[in-house]
This record gives sequence, C-alpha cells and structure tokens, in this order.
Amino acid sequence: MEKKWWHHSVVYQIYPRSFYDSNNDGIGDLQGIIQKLDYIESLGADVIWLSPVYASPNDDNGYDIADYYQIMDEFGTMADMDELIAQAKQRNIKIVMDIVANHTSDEHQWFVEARKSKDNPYHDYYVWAKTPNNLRSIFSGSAWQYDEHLGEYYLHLFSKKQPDLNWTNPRVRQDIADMIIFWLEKGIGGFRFDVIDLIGKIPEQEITENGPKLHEYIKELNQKSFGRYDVLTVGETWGATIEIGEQYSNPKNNELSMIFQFEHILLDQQVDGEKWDLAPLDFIKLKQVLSKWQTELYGIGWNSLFWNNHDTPRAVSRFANDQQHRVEAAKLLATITHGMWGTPYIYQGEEIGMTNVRFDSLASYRDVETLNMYNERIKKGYSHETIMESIYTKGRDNARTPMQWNGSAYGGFSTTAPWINVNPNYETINVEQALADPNSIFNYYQQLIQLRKANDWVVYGTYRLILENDKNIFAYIRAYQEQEYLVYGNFSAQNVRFDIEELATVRREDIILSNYNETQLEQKMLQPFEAGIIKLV
Ligand code: TEU
Ligand code: CA
Repeated sequence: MEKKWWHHSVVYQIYPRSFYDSNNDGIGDLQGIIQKLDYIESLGADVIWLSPVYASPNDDNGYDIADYYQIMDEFGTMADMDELIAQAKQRNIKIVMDIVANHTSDEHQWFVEARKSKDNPYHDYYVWAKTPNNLRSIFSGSAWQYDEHLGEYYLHLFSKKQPDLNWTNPRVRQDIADMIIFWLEKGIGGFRFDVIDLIGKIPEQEITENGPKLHEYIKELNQKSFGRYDVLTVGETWGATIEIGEQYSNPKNNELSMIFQFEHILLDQQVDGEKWDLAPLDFIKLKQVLSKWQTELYGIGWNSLFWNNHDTPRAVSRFANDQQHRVEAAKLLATITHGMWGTPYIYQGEEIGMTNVRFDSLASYRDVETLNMYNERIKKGYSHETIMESIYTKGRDNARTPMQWNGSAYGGFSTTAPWINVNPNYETINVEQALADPNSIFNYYQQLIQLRKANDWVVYGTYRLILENDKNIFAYIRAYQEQEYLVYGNFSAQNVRFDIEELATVRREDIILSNYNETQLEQKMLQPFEAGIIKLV
C-alpha cells in the first residue's frame, strides 16, 4: 500500500461555537482557536477538523451554510481564518474543513433565487415536488416543505432551513468543486464531507442513502478538485457497510481517504427504532463490529477511529463510566481506539474526559434535532420524563457544552454566559487540572499519540481479536513484521480474570502503557476499567 501522511495522523475535532470565546460574547470563535493552538500541539494532534465556520443563520450551528466563501460573523473574518491556517501550519498542524454540500441554508443566495420562480436558473439547484411523498426528515416530520409562492414542495432531509441540493444538476456539482478548490488554494489539509452518502438520492423513489450515482459523483469531485492535492478526505457515511467502505476508501477508486462508519454508534438503540429509543449496549456485538472493520478493510482501504463527535453523547458516559471510574474509563476507551489500525479522531474535551450533561429544563437545550424530536414525541403522547431521558442519553447538546478550560466561572470558556450552559462539573473536570496532573487523561492521550507517531506497528500492524466471547474484556493483538503487541481493556467496574497464554511470559518492562500504576497481571487479574498495551514478542 502506498504510504500517506495521514496514515500517521491524529485528528482533533473542534466545534468552534463551543471551543474558546476570545472576545467574551459567549460564542467560541476563530481567534479563540488560534489562542489554543499550543494546547492542541502539546496534545500531539497534527490535524484539526473544524466543524463549519462559514456564514450561516445557525439553525443547525453552521451545518446550514448561507455562503461557502464567507466566515460566520460570530466566528470572525476571512483574515482570522487565514491567520488560523498560517498559525496552525507553523506548528505542523493541518486544517480540515467541513464541507456541507448535501444541502445549504434556505438563506443561501442559490435558494433565495431558486424560490423566485420555476424558471429561475437556480430553481433546479434544489429538489422540488408537486406532491410530497412519505420521506421523513432526520430532524422529525415530513421532509417536504410547501413553498406558497411556487405552489411546490422542497426537500429538506434535515431542518426546514436546510433545503437539499440537487446533485443530478451538473451546475451544482461544478459550483461545489469550484468552492472546494477555493479552500484548497488556501492551503487546507483536507475535508470532512458531511452526510456525503445522501448526495446520490432519488427522492421520488424515496431513496436517500447510497443512491446509484453516489460514487460517480464522488469520483467526479475527486477528479475535479481535491484529487489533485495531497489531502485527507473523510466522508460521513451513516449507512456504510464494509463493502461500501471499501468502495469509498480503496485508493484505486479515487474517491476518499477514509470514511466515518457508524455501525458501533447505532448499537445502543432499539432495532427499527430511532436513536432516541434506548437499548442497552451489547458489548460482544460492539467488539464484533469494530473488529470486522479492522480486519475486513485491512490492506484494501483505510479506517477512521472514533468513539464520539459533535452529534453523539460523550464517549466516557456512553461506553464506559463517568462517575467513580471516570478517569480510568476514559483512558480505557482511548487505549482501545488508539491501539487500532486507522486514523484516530479526538473530539474536543474527550482528552480531559468531559461527560454528558443533564439540564433540568428543556429550555436549556439548543439543538434543533433535540427540540424538534421533543415536540414530535410530546404530540405522539410520550411523557416528558421519557423524552428527557432520551435527551440525557443521546442528545447532541451533550457534546456541545463549552470546553472546560479551568475552574473559574463558565469553565474559563468565556467571561459572559455562553450560548449554551457549561456542564456544572467544570470545577473538577477541566484543562488546567489535567495539565497539572501527571496521571491525567490528557497525559495518557499524549502518550498514546506519541506511541503512534513513533511506531509503525500501531499504524500498519494487522489486527486480531482475542477473547471474542468475554463479556468484560476487549483485547486484541497487533502484529507487525516480527513483533506482536497486546492491547486490552476491562469494560467493567469489577476485577475480572484475564487468563491468556500470551501473558505467561510477560515481564514488567514489557508493559508499554497502563492506566493503573500497579497491575495484577501476574495474578491474571484486571482491575476496574484497567487497560494497557504490552509488547509480547
Ligand atoms: O450529521 C448527519 C446526521 O445524520 C446527524 O444529524 C445524525 O443523524 C444525528 O445527529 C445523530 O443523532 C451531519 C452533521 O454532523 C450534523 O451536525 C448535522 O446536523 C447534519 O449532518 C446536517 O448537516
Ligand atoms: Ca466570541
């Protein structure tokens, strides 16, 4: 396989609105990110995925773009953006932009034109129908919105303020390619493509995901724009199977560097339900799913590794333990992903073990997806308490509370009340605390990242799951050339037996990393949420 720079990279995702507020208006901004670049550099990440920073009315916090060529006023100016790219470059950090091209804002000039008349040249930039069919919006309700003036419905797979672009129109595809080139010319390190698996939709047949022309469009975009630059591209693909993952990420296909697959993210919901229909996580299934992507894509494509992002609950709350064992549990999750084959993604705050939040009142929630769902379910007769429980467990605002920088008011994010409340646990969970504590989660992430940077086995080794049926332990072996490494973690709050023959000859000095100072490996025992990496041969 041809080696690529991003094979060795670790990506840090920033949700700018919630990262750092430099001018104290309660909203994170680009200068705020610039001020924290040293922090990201010290963590060891060498790529920043920036959630959207373009002009937007913020119906969906920037995922509703009104102008791809302008920076959102609240975030700063194009000069700030250029400065961010330059300042990051000085630290050998690349910036990955988020491209939202399945839809725009209804305030985008294209849509303003499109709804003027049926023969406006921009009308066909969007998807219209005389009568709506049964397509549902991912943000609740029908996916069709009536336009009084035109007497037609437009498609919005997300909010009403996010009309879907019509990718069958070659002019749409060309305009998106031109826009991508504009950003490439600024020296961007790559792109994350928002819901890219929806662009091949055939709405009249109620096909949205993985439409027949999807890969044709991606190949065309690659060939017209980013394919001529040495960049990282990652597609957000909720409906990807292994086969589809190969299609996207096999370099021979000239599509994308890698995708985010979500099979492991979809496990703790009821079959045929929505994400709000809670179900316990099947740990054996979790291991199976992640391991399948490790082995079946190996040598063919490339993986993205992640536990959380701006759309999901906080990893430590969802997959491990955010109470008594929070610190060990966060390190355990980090060990399992950072020990795998692929490019790891860290979501802001994950590196200090930030947790989910439970706001008392619905009025404290900001997310359009959450609020729409609440209204829909109340109408359907769900109780307030049931819905709040879903929000506490799955709501996207869990990930969007301000980054906790220190123990002062508002977690040091801002000196004024932020656009969304800070998680009240900021007094104990914050960056200042983490940097002062040699045993912090942050410190452990630093070590994992350095391990990856320094060792090809982490980047290129094969993967083999062991103890497939163990209900508590996630353990696998990475092999590279003549070496073998064991990566392991106990996902339970109990001591568990860890009895494998590979451990028979292990010496203390073979333990490369552990989240416990004292192990009981000689007694074949793992402590609560214990994890580590051991050199076997
Ligand atoms: O997410 C796509 C998407 O489908 C999510 O909305 C997802 O279904 C849900 O949040 C999971 O619970 C992308 C962006 O990451 C998200 O922030 C945007 O809201 C969405 O696209 C629309 O652009
Ligand atoms: Ca600000």
